Amino acid sequence: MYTLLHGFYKYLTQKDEFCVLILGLDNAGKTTYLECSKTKFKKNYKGIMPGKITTTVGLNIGNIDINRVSLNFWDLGGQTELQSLWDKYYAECHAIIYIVDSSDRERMDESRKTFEKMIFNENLAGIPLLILANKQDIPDCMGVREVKPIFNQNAHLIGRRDFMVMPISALTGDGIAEGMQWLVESIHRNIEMRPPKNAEDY
Ligand SMILES: Nc1nc2c(ncn2[C@@H]2O[C@H](COP(=O)(O)OP(=O)(O)O)[C@@H](O)[C@H]2O)c(=O)[nH]1
Ligand SMILES: [Mg+2]
Repeated sequence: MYTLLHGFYKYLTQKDEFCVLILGLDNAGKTTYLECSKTKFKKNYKGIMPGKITTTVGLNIGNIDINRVSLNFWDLGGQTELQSLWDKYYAECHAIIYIVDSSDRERMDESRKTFEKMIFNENLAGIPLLILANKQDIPDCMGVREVKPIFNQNAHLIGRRDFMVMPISALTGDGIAEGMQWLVESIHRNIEMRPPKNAEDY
């Protein structure tokens, strides 16, 4: 009886756990994005002031609960020497957020190439990809209309998975909620290929 009730209680309260990697070049705004998302979605969370965010060395982790879904975010450092660590996490993740600095035209091709190298990895086959064209608050930045065709050059590697390019500003928070909604829906669509981390507990 106890086990039965315990099981039922667990069913009612348990959240499906998913892991989302936040990748992109250094300075794209990954850490600012994660802080802003936590501020928006976590009650009582006081974010770090954007000016106080320092370069990420290693790993920066965050968790957000949305309805019955628990998202664990892994913000991995973007410097070239840290990029070699990214693929250690590919087999376990449920979605990728790739952040682009839309105001940095000079590094746009470097960003595309890094993206290409990332999705070439077979452990990411079929995994939903959300590209966030960040820093839309900066005048003269590249809009989604400009950013999207650049990353679409890799359409053959992107394939038939869920793929989206959205405009955001991690500084003002514009676009963050829309991106999060897309992410949760896409992770659910892909749930048979990548079941939640806690699925074996059911
Ligand atoms: N104007 C503007 N600056 C941003 C935005 N997002 C991040 N930044 C700035 O870009 C710099 C790098 O951000 P950070 O989050 O450390 O990038 P990371 O290296 O990808 O983690 C910082 O000076 C941020 O304040 C944005 O949406 N708009
Ligand atoms: Mg960082």
